[in-house]
Formats: sequence, C-alpha cells, structure tokens
Amino acid sequence: MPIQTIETQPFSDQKPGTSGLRKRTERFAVPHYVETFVQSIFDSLEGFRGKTLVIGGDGRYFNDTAIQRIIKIAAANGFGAVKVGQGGLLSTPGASHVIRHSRAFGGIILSASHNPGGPDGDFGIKYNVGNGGPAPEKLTDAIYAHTKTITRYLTYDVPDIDLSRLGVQQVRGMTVEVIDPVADYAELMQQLFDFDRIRALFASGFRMQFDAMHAVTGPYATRILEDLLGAPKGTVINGVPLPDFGGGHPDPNLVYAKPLYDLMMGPDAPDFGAASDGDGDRNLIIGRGRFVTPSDSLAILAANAPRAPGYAAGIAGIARSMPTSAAADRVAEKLGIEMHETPTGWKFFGNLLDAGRVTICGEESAGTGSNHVREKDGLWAVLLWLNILAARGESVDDIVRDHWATYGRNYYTRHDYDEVDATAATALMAALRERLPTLAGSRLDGKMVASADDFTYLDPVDGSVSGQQGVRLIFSDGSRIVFRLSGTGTVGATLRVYLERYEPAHGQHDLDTQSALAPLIAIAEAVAGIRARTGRDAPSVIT
Ligand code: G16
Repeated sequence: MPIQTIETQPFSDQKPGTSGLRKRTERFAVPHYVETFVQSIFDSLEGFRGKTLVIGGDGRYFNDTAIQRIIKIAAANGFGAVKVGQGGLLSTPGASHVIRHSRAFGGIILSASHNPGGPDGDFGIKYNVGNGGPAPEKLTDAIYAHTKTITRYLTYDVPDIDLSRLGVQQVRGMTVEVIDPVADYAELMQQLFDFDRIRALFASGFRMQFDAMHAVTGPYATRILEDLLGAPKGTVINGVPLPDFGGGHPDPNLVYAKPLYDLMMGPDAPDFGAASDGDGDRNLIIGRGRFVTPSDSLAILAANAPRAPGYAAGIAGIARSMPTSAAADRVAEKLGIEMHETPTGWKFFGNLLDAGRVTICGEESAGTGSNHVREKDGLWAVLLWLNILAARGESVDDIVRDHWATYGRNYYTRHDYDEVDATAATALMAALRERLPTLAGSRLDGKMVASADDFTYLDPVDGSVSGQQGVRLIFSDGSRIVFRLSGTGTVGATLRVYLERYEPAHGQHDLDTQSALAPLIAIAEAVAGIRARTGRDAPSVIT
C-alpha cells in the first residue's frame, strides 16, 4: 500500500504555548488540524528514520482518535517503531521516562493538562525530545514556522491499531508496541524511594487519601500506593480515568480539589492528602490541617531529599521558575549549591538537568520534579513526601513549621484572572512595561521599589536568551509582585499576578496568607489598574 500524500493548508493558530498546542477540543476536531500540526512537528525533526516514537495521553476525549492518526502519520514519515501506552494512556512523567528508558527519538503527549476534557473541553498535543523533556523553544519555533507553510501531510490508509491489546502489531513497515503504561514507571519509583519504609508507615496505621480526579494517575497511584506500598484499598479515590474526568476540572488546587481540602481540614482528616492533575505532572500536598504551597513544597522536598535513597548523596542544585517563591533559594544558600531562576515552563529546566547542574526543580503552578525524568512529576512528589514523612516520623504540619522556623516563611499567593479580554490583557501588560523605567526607585504605598523589569533569561548551558517572561516589581524588603499572561489558556487571556513577602526565621509565621499579602495586593491593583482594564472585581482563582 502506497503512502498517501494528503493536501492541506496552514492553520493560523498552531503556535505552541507554554506547553505545546492547547485548544478547545472542537478546534482539534476540524479536518486535518491534528494531522497538519503533527506533520509540522515531523518536518521540524531530522534523523528519525527507523527510530522509535513514544505516544500516549491522559485519556481525555479525543485521545484515542488523535493517537490512531498520529501512528499512521508516524509510519508514513518513516519512524521504525512506536511505543504507545495501553488504552492510549501515559502520564506526562510516565511518557518522559519511557522515552528515556527506551532511548526513543522523542514522543508525542496528548493532553491539555489540568483543563477540563470532553467535546466542550480542551485538548492538546506536545512534542518531547530524546532527553524526555518538552521541546525547547528553538524547536517549538521551528514547528510553528512549518505550520505556517505546510501544504501536505503523509499517512497510510490502514486499519486502526488495537490499543487495548498489549504486545506488538504492525503498521506497514513500522512496529507498534502497546505497553503497560505503569510498569516502567513503578520500577523507577522503587529505585528512588525506600518502599520498605513507606510500607511500614502504612502498616503502622498511617492514613492517606489520594484524589486521582478521574485522570491519568488513577492506575499509577493504585498500583504504587495500594498494590506495592500496601496502603488500604480506597486510599486512591476517583481512580478510574474518564474521557471527561467525570465532568470535573482535573486541576489539583484548592478550588477544584476542594473536597480533599475540606476533608484534610476536618475532624476526621487522614494524615496525608494528595492529588494530581489530568496528565499526572502536577501535585497537591495537604497534611492534616496544613496546606503546603507548591513553592514551600519545593523548598521542603529539596531540603529533605537526601532522606530518600535516590538522593542520598545530596542534590547538585535547585531550579525554580521566576514567579515561584524564593523559599527554595534559602535552602540552596544553606546547602551551598547552585540555584537557578528560569522562565515559566518546564522546558527551561531541561538543559540544567542534562548538564547535572540541578537535581530538583519546581514551579508555583503545582509542579515539582527531579533529574529522574524531564517533566514535573505529581506522583514522584507524593512519594518523596511519603518517604520524608516515614523517615522523620513527624506530621506534615510539624515539618512545615520546622522548615519556616529554620529558613523563614515566604508568604505567597497567585491571583488568576481567567478568560479576560485578550486585547485588554495585552494593553495592561504593555502599560506596565512602559512604566518600568519610572517605577524603579519610586515608592508605592510607602514601599521602595528596588528594581522593576521584564524578566529575561539567559540559559547558562546553551547561551539562549528568552525575553518578556514577566514584569516584576521587587521591593527593598525583598517582597515581589510579578505580572504575566499565561501561555496555557485556551479562551481569551489569563492574567496571573504573583505576590510574595518574606518573614524571617522565628518571625510571624501564622498569619492568614491573603491578609499577610494585603498591602501588596493593593499595590498590584493600583499599579496595573486590573479592575479598570479587565472589568473584574476579583480574581477568578486564588491559589
Ligand atoms: C504548564 C507548564 C508549566 C507551567 C504551567 C503554567 O503546566 O508545563 O511549566 O508552569 O503550564 O503555565 P502558564 O502560567 O503559562 O499558564 P501544565 O501542568 O499545564 O502542563
């Protein structure tokens, strides 16, 4: 059967964002839309003939349809083999591991992460390179350039693969291996963590609830927590992945994981609560009566990592995205290790991890991970917390308080204004940028602005420069306000305002976060005119 060359036309809206191409599902359902983007990816790559491509997704609506099309396009373009998760499932960190472990050329991950799924929800396609990490900007720029000039894609008119059957099938000359999505990943986790110790913790009556939010981590968490670590059945809730995530919003934050939060703050709270998102790379950590912010979690995990066997020799360095709180910086300073501040987006950690300059990375957007893969990893964070809890024999609350007593506390919050008019949001950012030169050195509500800039990142490994990564106002007392537009929204624009204030060791660590940051919140409004420009009285989501 000959390769089919299908004529197509460029779509004007296929520019990858913070993490691949994310759009409404209905957009991806437009004829040739998926094919055009996937062919543009392949047209941007060199040297993949005969090599392996990993494919998997978070199981959302359209996952299987997209996978079948991608398999045929991969075969027609000359890939030698595809590894695909059974049922089309692979968590994002799971896919990253399979790419690395099988020395694949790269991988395609289908997900819109924490965004809702279904015909009226969102979908996404992302390409990961051979190190298992998201394509760097150079490559996403090349993909975008191809989407603007593409005229054809290659495919085969062959029957679909049976994604439910483990083992090898053929698409013309290309082998398609349907793999157990969990097996390799579970093996890796056993190398990193002290499973015996965590097993003993559960055996001693330690209680946990893990909310898989009907998303991809269900099978991973059930196998690892309940089957391998002996947590009681029912520890994992909402563990069956569903195409529409059960109608929910698979975002493990205090808004969408509210039932878990309420449980953990209630009288019958288990010892430990956790959740992950649609594709399994984000995490939410809550102890009995204690929510741990992602920024604090990064700092605490970095400080305690050597308690897990995989990190017993210590960590080389820490990296965080610029808007993430500086809590981890204090840990790095104390340990005398490298600390890096990168733009938002996991792709910026890849070079630092590959060069061995950092071991642990994290972002305020509920992502933490290490050099074990090249994606953030929700279940990894949960297991490292469990390992630390087992090793220290203290509660989450005790560990958090002890951390603040040692390093001080970075009060931190993020205010999101979702689905704002894109023109208004762009104008707000432009106005802020224009004011930057006069803001530095001025006083805002009595607070001295020590510096005001638009963050530019110089990658210390490959020398690449990424500009316009967020407007930041840094005050003389170390507090910060950062403004940026999200690169993952699918409707209008999402304005993110990040606010941070440092309270030193043995200071006041029990204030309510929003009250502690109220003066900064007022300054942010005054400086950016959020209400007037967006018409919004309050953020849509506060985390
Ligand atoms: C993605 C990226 C993260 C980023 C987050 C938020 O996460 O992988 O690096 O921090 O989006 O980005 P933004 O602020 O631009 O919306 P995920 O979990 O959505 O893949």
